Amino acid sequence: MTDTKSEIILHNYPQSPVAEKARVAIGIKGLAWRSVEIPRIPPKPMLTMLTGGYRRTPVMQIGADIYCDSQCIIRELERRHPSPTFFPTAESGLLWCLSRWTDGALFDLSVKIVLGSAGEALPADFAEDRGRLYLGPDWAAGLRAANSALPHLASQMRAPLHWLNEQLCDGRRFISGDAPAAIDAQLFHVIWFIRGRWDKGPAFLSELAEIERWETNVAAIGHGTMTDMSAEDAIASAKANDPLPLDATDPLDPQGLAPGMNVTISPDLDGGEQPVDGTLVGATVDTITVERSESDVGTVHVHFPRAGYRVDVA
Ligand SMILES: N[C@@H](CCC(=O)N[C@@H](CS)C(=O)NCC(=O)O)C(=O)O
Repeated sequence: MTDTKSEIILHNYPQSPVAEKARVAIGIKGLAWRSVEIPRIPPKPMLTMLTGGYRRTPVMQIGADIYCDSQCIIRELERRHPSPTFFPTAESGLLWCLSRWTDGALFDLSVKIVLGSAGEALPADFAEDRGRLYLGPDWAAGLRAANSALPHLASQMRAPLHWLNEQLCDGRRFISGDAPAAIDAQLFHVIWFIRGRWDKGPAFLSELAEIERWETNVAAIGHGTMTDMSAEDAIASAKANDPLPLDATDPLDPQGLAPGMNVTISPDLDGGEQPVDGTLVGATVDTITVERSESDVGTVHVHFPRAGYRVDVA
């Protein structure tokens, strides 16, 4: 059997903007990777077998290590493949903070614009799934509210995009200078989404000449070298490999998290998602890792970001 222990596997589907963020990030590093195409709507049994229930897109797998959420994926890519760096300036802290906005408020706004503008054209099962995920239990009212507030939502998107357009006015190729950074992928996915999936997106973006120039530069980075993989082969890779050993404890952890505790992890918002449970094997300021064992996948370590996720001790 070929050595699969360091092969990068991305569980994703082509239309997913957050997966596009991860694909561009892999492109910045110039890496080879395997793509497992997952369903757009649950059930996703082959994915949740690996993650323990997490259903969002994308998920990165390397052997028996499963990285949930693009924040975790970017951090791990930087750790394993430090060159070229995702942080080419001396501002990594600021850029991580900025990414909380691109991935949080800005992405949420783009989702409201895209779902709200699609209105009745959204297939019922997709509207129900994404409505509940992004707009909460009263998602049908949320979709109607987004639809009637489109001009307002567009104005909320327009102001910060003008600031970013201004940032690019000195001719720099990327957000933080001439070398691409993680923040380029983290912003690009939102622009890619509104350009591709909002009928008024291209017209809306057309006044932002510097952003359009930057988009061309980011698109030219590409996605690294991708080859397809089946979900069965990804599961076989998890089973054939051991998770990386971890030594990640933090005596100052505000929740007192320590190895051996049984915990559940869920996104810190009401998306109606299934929490993931497992035995804690690592908790740092920015990552939490649980160990899980199942007959089909063997023992895996499932990693989540701390920022944006809730950890409950069982
Ligand atoms: N915070 C997550 C957000 C992921 C997310 O919301 N992804 C969307 C796809 S773009 C999703 O999961 N949609 C539902 C699905 O694919 O089942 C991350 O950064 O990875």
